Amino acid sequence: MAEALCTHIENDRPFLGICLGLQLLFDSSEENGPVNGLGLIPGVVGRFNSLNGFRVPHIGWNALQIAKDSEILDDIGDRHVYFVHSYRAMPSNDNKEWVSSTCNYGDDFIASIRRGNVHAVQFHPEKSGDVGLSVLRRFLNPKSQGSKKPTQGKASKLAKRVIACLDVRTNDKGDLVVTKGDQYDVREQTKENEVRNLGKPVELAGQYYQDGADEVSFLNITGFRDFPLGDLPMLQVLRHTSENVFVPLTVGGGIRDFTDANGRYYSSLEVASEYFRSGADKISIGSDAVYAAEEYIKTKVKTGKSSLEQISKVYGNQAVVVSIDPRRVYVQGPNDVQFKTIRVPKPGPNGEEYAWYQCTVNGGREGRSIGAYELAKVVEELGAGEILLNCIDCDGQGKGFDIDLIKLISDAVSIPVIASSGAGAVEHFSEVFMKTNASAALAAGIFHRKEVPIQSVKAHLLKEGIEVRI
Ligand code: 1PR
Repeated sequence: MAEALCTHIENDRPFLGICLGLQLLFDSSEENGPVNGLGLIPGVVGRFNSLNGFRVPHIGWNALQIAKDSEILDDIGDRHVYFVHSYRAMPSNDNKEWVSSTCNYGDDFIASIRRGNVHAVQFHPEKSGDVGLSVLRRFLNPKSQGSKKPTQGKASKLAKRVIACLDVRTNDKGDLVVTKGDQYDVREQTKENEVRNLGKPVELAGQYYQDGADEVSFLNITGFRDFPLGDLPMLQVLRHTSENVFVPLTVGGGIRDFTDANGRYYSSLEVASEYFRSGADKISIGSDAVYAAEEYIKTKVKTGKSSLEQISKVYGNQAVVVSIDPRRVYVQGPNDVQFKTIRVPKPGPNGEEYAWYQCTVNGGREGRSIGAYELAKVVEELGAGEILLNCIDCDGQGKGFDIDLIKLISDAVSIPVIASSGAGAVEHFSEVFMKTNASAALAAGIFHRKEVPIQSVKAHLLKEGIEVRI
């Protein structure tokens, strides 16, 4: 399409490029390259530099500095928009006539360009909530939009994210429900022992979007058991949710290679592709990432065949989250295990002063011989773009995040870490952002049970001086 696109753009026909749609207008890109771009805008698209302490990929809600009137950005003002990328184009004298806004993440990079009817944005308007939808509306109906609206918000840098998580599974009646466990046990403590049912996935996701969630995650918690492509309701959930929810959607559970009863082989890439086509922005891999990391530690060879490597190669590592399900194991001293230990603030049941975090698979059912620290470092190397860090001990307890664990992991890797498990009050969110380098905090139970609304979490974080999207 290169020639057709160039002609279209040179004739000043309406054009809106999004993310790679902006990058391809430049001379070339270093991503999987160098590769040539369309060469309409001078400049090379290069990788963010993670050496100066900024986590790459740049994932989340960030602010724009408007450089010139671009019309489609008129409603944004100082509100956040959603970015997810590892490569960016830089402003220069040669391209300044194109640049309509920049964003700062370590350096100033190009957030949008505009010349006549030709627009392109590095951020994702389709994932930037109502302000993003206004960008699309202004592009589609340039004449019918009113003058600039007063702006609200005080965006200045990458905001900390608040994520709502929906653990989803089929209940005993065969309906797909949102459930929530205590330390991963999702069955009611009753005679019937039924799966706890906290609502319908599409409805709840829509509600959390309206309430201000910065992202919504679906974890198909029995995906390790059932084949996800056989689990069509999950794909339907994604399709219906993405019709009304304009923030990023992550989906996980059961992403692995699979051979069905008829002997048909499905690669994990096919499974992930189906999720992406149904509306997911990121996929999350749990058990299969543990097996891949164990193999890599044993052989020191990157085969390129693991689900993690395959999916991140095709879709980019910003699209691949690794979900870790660790459990705290107490030991007397750091030399008792070959894994990274921490000194615990409160001694263990037998007076132990140290602990390591053992990774598990199959929804916490099986402990493996690898620690969360070791796993996090290896999956970063294998292509993970983000880590969703759960903690079985804290899950559903409402006593706060496991700060020791989150600090350990967020200091060990240079990709973003999502803190998960244990949120019970707004103060737990400010604590995790103040004491660790987590980029986002995720909660489930307190939102499902309507104990703490998402807006209260954000109001509290703002009061504590922590930047969030409002
Ligand atoms: O191994 O690739 O099939 O992925 C399975 C996925 O399902 C993993 O991401 C795993 O974390 C998740 N999962 C499996 N079993 C359970 C379970 O609960 N029985 N859910 C489960 C884990 C963890 C959280 C939870 C937080 C916050 N849920 O993400 O939402 O702990 O809860 P809280 O705020 O109520 O404390 P694979």
